[in-house]
Parts: sequence; C-alpha cells; structure tokens
Amino acid sequence: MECNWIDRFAEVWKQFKERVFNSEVKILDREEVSVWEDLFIGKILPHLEREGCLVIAIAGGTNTGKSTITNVLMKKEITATDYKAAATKRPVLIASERKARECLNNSMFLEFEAVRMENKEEAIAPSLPNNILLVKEEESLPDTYLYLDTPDIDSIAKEHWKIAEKIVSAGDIIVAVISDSKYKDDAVVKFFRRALEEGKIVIPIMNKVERDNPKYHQIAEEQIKDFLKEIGIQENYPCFYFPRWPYGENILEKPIKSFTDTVPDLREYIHSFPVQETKAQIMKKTIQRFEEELGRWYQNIFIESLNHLIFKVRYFEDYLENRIVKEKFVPFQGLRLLEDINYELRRQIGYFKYLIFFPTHIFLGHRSSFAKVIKDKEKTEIEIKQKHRWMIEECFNAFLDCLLKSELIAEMGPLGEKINERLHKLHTRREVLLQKIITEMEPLLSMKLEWMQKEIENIVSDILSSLNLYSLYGKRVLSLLLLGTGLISIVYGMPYMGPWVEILAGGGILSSAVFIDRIGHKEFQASINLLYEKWVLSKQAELTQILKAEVLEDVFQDIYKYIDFAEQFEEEVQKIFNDKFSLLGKGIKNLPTEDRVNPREDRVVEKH
Ligand SMILES: Nc1nc2c(ncn2[C@@H]2O[C@H](COP(=O)(O)OP(=O)(O)OP(=O)(O)O)[C@@H](O)[C@H]2O)c(=O)[nH]1
Ligand SMILES: [Mg+2]
Repeated sequence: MECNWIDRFAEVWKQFKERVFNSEVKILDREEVSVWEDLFIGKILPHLEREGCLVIAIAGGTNTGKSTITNVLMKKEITATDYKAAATKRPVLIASERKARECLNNSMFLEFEAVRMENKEEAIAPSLPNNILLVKEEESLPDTYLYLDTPDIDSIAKEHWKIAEKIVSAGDIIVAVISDSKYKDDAVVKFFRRALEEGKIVIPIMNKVERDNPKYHQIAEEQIKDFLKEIGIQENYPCFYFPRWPYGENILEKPIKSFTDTVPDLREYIHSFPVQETKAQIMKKTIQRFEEELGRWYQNIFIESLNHLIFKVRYFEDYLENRIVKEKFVPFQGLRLLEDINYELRRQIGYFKYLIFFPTHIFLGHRSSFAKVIKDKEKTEIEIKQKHRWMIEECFNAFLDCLLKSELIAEMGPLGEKINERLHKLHTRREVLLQKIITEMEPLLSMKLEWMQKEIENIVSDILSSLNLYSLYGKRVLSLLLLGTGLISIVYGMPYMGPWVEILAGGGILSSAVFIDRIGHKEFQASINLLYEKWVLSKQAELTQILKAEVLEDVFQDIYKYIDFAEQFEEEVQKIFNDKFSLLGKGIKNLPTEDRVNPREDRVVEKH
C-alpha cells in the first residue's frame, strides 16, 4: 500500500493539533475531528508499522454479557464480570506475549496508554484515567488474533461511549453482543451500523437465550435477524447465540454456537478469517471512509470556519483603514501642502524653465505656507503636533468604539467573549496605549517644519524623476509655434486676407496655444496630485498599521494565531492530498469585502 501520504499527514496534523487544541481558545471542535481522527490514529497509523493481525472487539450495550463472552472465547476468567450495569470501565486487551509487549510499548493503540493488567478487577475499577488500556497476556493466543473486552456503548457513563468508539475504530472484527432487551436500542443499532460503514466485520451474538425451550431459541433467531436488518444487513449471515446458563455452572468451556449448523463454533469461526486478506479488505474500506470523513470535515467545517474568521478579521482591517483612518486622519491638514509642492517644484525646475513650460501658471500658488508661518515657527509646530494628536485620538477612539459595539464579535460565542474580555482590558489602559500610539506615529510624520520641508523636497524630486518631461516639451513647442504664428498673423498680416479675418485667425491660434498650455498644466498637476495622494495614503497606511498592531492584533490575537496555523496546515494538506483525493476543491476563498466596508471613492486630496 502507498503510505507516504499517511506519514506526512500524520506529522502535519500532529503539529496543527498541538498548536490549536492546546490553545486556551477553542476554535475547532474535538468531537467533529474525532470522526476521522479515530480512524486515522486508531486504525490506519498503527497498521502501517506491523504485519497483519486481526483485532476482535467484543462490544454491545450495558450488561449484555460482553465480558462473559470474552471469557468464554478465551476459555478463561480473564476479565471481570459484574451484575451491575456499566461494570467494565476500561478496555481490556488480551494478546499473545509478543503482541502484548508491542502494545505495552504504546505502538499499537495510539490513543490509549497501555498498562499491564495485574488483576482482573482493575477493569471494573472506576478510578483509572479514561485513556487507559489494560493489557493481559494470554499464551494460548497466536500473534495474529487480539481480543478486546470493551465498556458498554450505551452507558450512563458518557466517557464509555468515547472509549468504545475508539476501540471499535481500532477493531477489525466486532462481536456484537446483544440481549433480548437491548437488541433494537437506537444507540446500539447506530453503533453497529457505523462499524459496518467503516468496513468492519460484525458478528452478532444473542446472549442469555433461555435454554431448553425451542420457542425462545426461535424468538432469539428472529430478534437477531431483526437486529441485522436494523444495522443494514439483509442477506443470510452467520449469527451466534449463548444460553443463559445457571449461576455456578462452569460456562467457560461451553461452545458459542451458530443458529445454523453449517458454521462452526464462534471461536473457530473467528479464527477461520484469513488474516492478511481480511486485514487488507478492512483497511481499504477504512481508508476510503477516512478520506470521506476527512473531506467532509475539511470542506464543511475547517475551511468554512477559517473563511469565516478571515472574513471577520478583514472586515475590521478594512473598516479601520477605509472608514476610520482615511476619513479622520489627514496629515498636515490646513497647511496647504499641495501648494507647497507646487512652490517647491517651481524652485527645483527653475523659474525660467517653468515659465517656458507653463507661461500662464507662473503666478499661481507661488508662496510657500512654510514661508508664511516661519515667523511663528514654534507656535505652528505645537499646533501641528496637537492637531495630529487629536486626529490620532479620534481614530483610536472610533476604532475602539466600533469594536466594543460590534455585533460581529458578539456573534462569535465563546471566542467573542474572550475578545470582549481583551477589549475591556485594553479599554482600561486606553490612555497609556493612546500615548504609545502617538509616540510611535509622530516620528513617521516629520512633525518639525524643516523636516516637513525636507519631505516636500523629496516628494518633488520623486515627481520630477518619474515625470515624462519630454511630452511636456513637445506640447510646449507646439504651443509656442502656435503662439508665434498667432502673433505674426496679427502683427504682419496674412496674405490675401482682410484685417478682420487676420485678427480673428490670429486670436484663434493664440487661444489654441493657451488651450494646449492649460491641458499640459492640467496633466502635470494631475500627476503631482497623484504622487501627493500616494504620500498621504502612505502616512495613513502607517497609522493603520500601528492601530492594527496595537489594537486589533491584541484583541484578536487568538484568531490571528489560528489563521496563521490554519493557513500553514491548509497549504500542507493541499500539497499532500492534491493528486490523491478530490476533497480539497474549495480552498480558502479570496473573500470580497462587503459593501459596508467598501473603500470610499472620495480622494483625500479633494479635501485640501
Ligand atoms: N446466568 C447467566 N448470567 C450471565 C450470562 N452472561 C452474562 N451473565 C451475567 O450478566 C451480568 C453482566 O455480565 P457481564 O459479562 O459483566 O456484562 P457486560 O456486558 O460486560 O456488562 P458491562 O461491562 O457492565 O457493560 C453478570 O452478572 C453476568 O454474570 C449467562 O450466560 N448466564
Ligand atoms: Mg463488561
């Protein structure tokens, strides 16, 4: 069998599980995972490492006689029986010396901790931990058959269900011990139906059949057929029965007969299954079932919940960026920076060149706002600082309020409660945190006027290095030619034209020159606006980043961590299973942001 993927998946799953289930916040449900995990850890993994052996699990409802039947099969009083319900508390493995040793080395039943059973009463002792598997050596058994006495599957003690499920996942042949009072119980029927779906061989045995009365024998046969129908077996199938022997009688040597004489005693029947073929056949079905269950969980639960969390996180990130920072934080508001950029531009290009480029714009916006405030530099700087602080505070408060009131968080159940707890903690230190955010943001803003001046110089250098001035030169040459032609036509006249026509034509050509000049300037200005806008956006992005790191990543830390782990897991799983199963169709969605968080179209520049 090709097993490479199994080992790789085991490693990837182990890592993911350790990270996710050890975390305080529960995002994935263990119960939902166990549907395929029991099969994987309980059956597929341990099978890989060793040559075939069949595990025969004796299972059934409370008090039906599972332990008694186990003992009869072994012809020895190995496991304790009791008249009380739910007596067997922990599973008991009975195996040859070699297999018992393997099991005690904890390499066969990975979900259990195997311990040697010193005396049979241990199986009914209530104090042992849930994950204990009691191991009893039995020299009469060959290495190829291992027997398991199990706790009841319909117990009042809930931990028994889980144990029994795990044990049945680990089993190959399940002996279904039923009694006349329990053979159609819902839990019992469901349990064996699932065992069949997993490809196990189910052998039913009706226990405590009244002896010496053919009528009861017949009733038992009908009941067992009914049971078979309930669990989904229609055809003729070997069924067994065991009489209700009187107390005190030695029943250990008694045969467990089938209803038809063609099938031997249960012990012989079990040992007649060819080990390798039976194992391979069961394994194939188990893997198939594992694939189905893993696929179902992966698609419907894992990917769904991951997408859901990513959506929520992105919702808040977008809200912070587009609804809060972009609306409330406009760096150096009131300083008319765009004009300063134009002023600086003219300085860097040189007035003469600028005059050539844009003759009609030479007098626009020619005074720097820095130059205007330079007289009262200190006061202005304090004002700028204060204004920025207010803007940052406003963003911080708005974001915190948005989180505190968010219905999206309230909808998240226990995870939402944890987030709210963190939010309230953050709320109590909001002053300190705000100060921290301001301190982080201020150096990024060039708060001093001369720093700002430097920044503007840099923006202008960027503009000049990125602009295509040649196209401007082209336009300029054209507009100058037109200008010249217009002037010549007015001053010197045009051949064969009257004076009025000359003035009109000359005026028209001059207007075209101005028109081209205006278009040139407009395009030029648009590029400046764009670069300026980029600069504003980069400052806003810096504030968004700080607020995200200090607020969102703190209160949503569990979700961020989980998404990180889950995405790594998802990537690995994709790699492992891509060619193997068609279970990973959907993947993580590239989630569109909702309308309510659509970035606003109104550009920041227009506010200036
Ligand atoms: N007389 C008689 N009693 C039986 C027979 N089989 C089981 N019992 C009794 O039924 C009771 C329960 O038997 P167990 O073998 O402990 O049943 P179990 O299914 O293992 O029960 P739990 O472990 O509690 O779920 C015990 O008191 C047994 O002695 C039988 O063939 N004849
Ligand atoms: Mg028992």
